[in-house]
Amino acid sequence: MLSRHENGTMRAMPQNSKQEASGFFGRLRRKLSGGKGLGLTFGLSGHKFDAELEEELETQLLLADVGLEATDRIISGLRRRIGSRSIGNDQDIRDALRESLIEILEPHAQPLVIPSSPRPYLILVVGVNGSGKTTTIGKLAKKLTHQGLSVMLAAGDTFRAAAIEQLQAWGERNEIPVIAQQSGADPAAVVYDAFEAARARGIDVILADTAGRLQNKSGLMDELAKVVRIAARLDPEAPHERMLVLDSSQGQNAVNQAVEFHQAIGLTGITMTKLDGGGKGGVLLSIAEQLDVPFRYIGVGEDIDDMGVFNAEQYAAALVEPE
Ligand SMILES: Nc1nc2c(ncn2[C@@H]2O[C@H](COP(=O)(O)OP(=O)(O)OP(=O)(O)O)[C@@H](O)[C@H]2O)c(=O)[nH]1
Ligand SMILES: [Mg+2]
Repeated sequence: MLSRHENGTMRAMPQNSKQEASGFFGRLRRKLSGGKGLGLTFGLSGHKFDAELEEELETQLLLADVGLEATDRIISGLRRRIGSRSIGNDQDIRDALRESLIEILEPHAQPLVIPSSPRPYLILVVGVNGSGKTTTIGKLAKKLTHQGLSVMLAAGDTFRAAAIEQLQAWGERNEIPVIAQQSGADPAAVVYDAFEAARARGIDVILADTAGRLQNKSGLMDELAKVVRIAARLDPEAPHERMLVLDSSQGQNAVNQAVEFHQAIGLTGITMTKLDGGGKGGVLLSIAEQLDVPFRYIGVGEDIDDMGVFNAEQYAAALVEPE
């Protein structure tokens, strides 16, 4: 698919990261659940923030995958901000809501920063089947090479037919090496090989793909733990980043995935994909309330540039004040 830069508008290409962020923000706003964000409807002018209104908002938040804990916290945040005064107009409540969301999301807005050592820096990418792991690796490889880092891919998905070719295609697009073994090989061995190869070649970052696995299949989760154990033989801190890729359209199931993967390998980052799809994006609030794991990137499409750094203010604004 062709890059969809700016739909024929006359805007110049972003010149710096700030402009780039605002460009991505525009796309996030347009795409997040089809431009509807959390899908909240208001029409509250002149109302008091009373029990009836609380209940209505609660229902809407729950339907948007926000989850019980985060919903409670948002409602009490609103109570604190609006109190007993009448709501002047919809904007009043949107502002208060946005602030309540930022309060929950902000502590998780910790971008992935590759430190100058150790080398190689190993990023292990995990998640359930089809969540967007391999695509995220392709997108991330571009971002990292543009930061001047040398990147290598490791084809740790030795299970699904065509997974190796898919990763090799991303390697070609990014003009970076891919370390692979035959289908059916031990993923821990692939990652070990890649680590040694990267070390020998002075490569900065390895992005290791893994096969999709359901979080309740203990044998497959043990396999991941083994990849981590083997990598730690080469560097006790490796894998330095353990990134879970979640598909936002999976709703509350994504929360359970985050909890289980965290338990299995100790996550250091979460990337949420397919925010342009069916999900309402509220699930990150639910995860934020339950896990102390940074949010790294958000994906809004299949294209190589359809991913941006997670930013709490932008995300909250896109949820509450969509197009
Ligand atoms: N709309 C949309 N599609 C996405 C996004 N990220 C990935 N996809 C698509 O989702 C599908 C699955 O993506 P993959 O990257 O292959 O997912 P995976 O987790 O590697 O899948 P397995 O290896 O089979 O477990 C592909 O068709 C991707 O193009 C996104 O942010 N938005
Ligand atoms: Mg894959």
